Amino acid sequence: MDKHPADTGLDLRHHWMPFTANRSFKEAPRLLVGAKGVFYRSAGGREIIDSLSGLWCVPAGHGRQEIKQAIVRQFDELDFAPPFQMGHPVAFEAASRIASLMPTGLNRVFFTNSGSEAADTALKIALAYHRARGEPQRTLLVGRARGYLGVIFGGMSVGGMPANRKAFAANLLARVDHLPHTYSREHQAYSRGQPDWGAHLADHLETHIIALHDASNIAAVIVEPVGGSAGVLVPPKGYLERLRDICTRHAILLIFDEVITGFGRVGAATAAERFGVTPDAITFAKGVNNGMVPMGGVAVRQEVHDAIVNDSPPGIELFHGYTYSGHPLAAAAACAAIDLYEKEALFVRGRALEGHFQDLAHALKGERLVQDIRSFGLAAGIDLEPRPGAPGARGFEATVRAFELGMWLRTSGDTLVIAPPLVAERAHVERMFETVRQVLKTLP
Ligand code: PXG
Repeated sequence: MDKHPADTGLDLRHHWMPFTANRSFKEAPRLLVGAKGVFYRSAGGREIIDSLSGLWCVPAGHGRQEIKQAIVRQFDELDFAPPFQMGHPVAFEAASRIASLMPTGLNRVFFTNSGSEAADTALKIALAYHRARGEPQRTLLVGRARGYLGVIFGGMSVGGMPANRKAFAANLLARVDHLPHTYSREHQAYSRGQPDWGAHLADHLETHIIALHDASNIAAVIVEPVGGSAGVLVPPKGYLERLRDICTRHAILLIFDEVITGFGRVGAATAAERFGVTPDAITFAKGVNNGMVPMGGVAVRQEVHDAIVNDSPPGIELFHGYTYSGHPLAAAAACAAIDLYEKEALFVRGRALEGHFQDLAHALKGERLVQDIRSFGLAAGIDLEPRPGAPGARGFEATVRAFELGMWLRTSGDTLVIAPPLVAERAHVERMFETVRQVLKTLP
């Protein structure tokens, strides 16, 4: 194992780590100190294969010199510029490049610094849109159980991750309702790609939520097209189409949270493109600039933008934004990352790897502790049987064991999640699943 950082003089006390069991981490830290391609290097000098593209955000792999050079050039030219009532070229350039990858019509881009801010921004845009159209009573926001839309009050409230909401329940947004999630082990176990069962779950929007609240009070529905954090929840065939249809008929905005699915994870620039379903807005972050500088945003249908911007009285049209919206370094990194995605045809490359990747994932069926396997694009979720009385414990131990065996393995509860960089070779993904196999053999 790696040396304890205390032996290297590193003081671990002051950094309060996010979504981390701080005490156990600090007793036995897992430190990464370097990265190149699809590998990290641990503090002990070991090679650690990156089976989650960092945190779903490094599709082009680590240490890409083209992106570094763009960031350095931008730093030398213009390191920071105020984004309010002032502009700088690279933010406009990045917005155009991103718009060119979005479904036709989603061509107005608002920048944030994270996926959480993107979700909250999209929700605020939905409210502003209906107000601008003369329907200010449309304020209900509809999310979905098990949805992860970030951790700010809006996305947390509309999201459906019980653990993330529990401690803050008293102050969640009030005007919120939730669709049921789309996962049923009974009907979908070991589905490869989209399950056949479950399209009817979209009808809940009409039969329950609209029936209860009336469509005239509903602003937006926001869902991840493929649930990421909840453990790769793939939409049933026809489900997204039905959601689109119901929203259209009732003038409800449909927002896809593509923070995970955007920029190649599902073999296209967006899940909207892959599924052939176009929402009214798409949130993005992570892969937009290969995770190199914090950046997120929302791409909206031009008509939504125009209703807010063109129909406002003179002056600021939307009282919203961030000091670092469209930060020059983040925007330069986005342009360079998109150049790479195009030059190396990475979305196509990822798609070409899907078959082999999913074969390897589903070959784990029958291994000890495995209860279900789901896959879509270059993402797979493997459910382990929870240890009685200790849900999540086995998942966490799998992360620890995988690190010992030279792999960064993310788990969500007792679900193992694999989402390799799009630049991974067949041999890399084979090594990832072989490590999972080893982990499964030795997990208590
Ligand atoms: N929406 C979705 C769909 C996400 O997956 C966010 C919003 C929030 O993004 P920021 O940049 O604010 O973190 C996310 C984040 C995991 C995992 O293990 C996934 C995320 C974050 C942490 C862990 O799958 N996604």
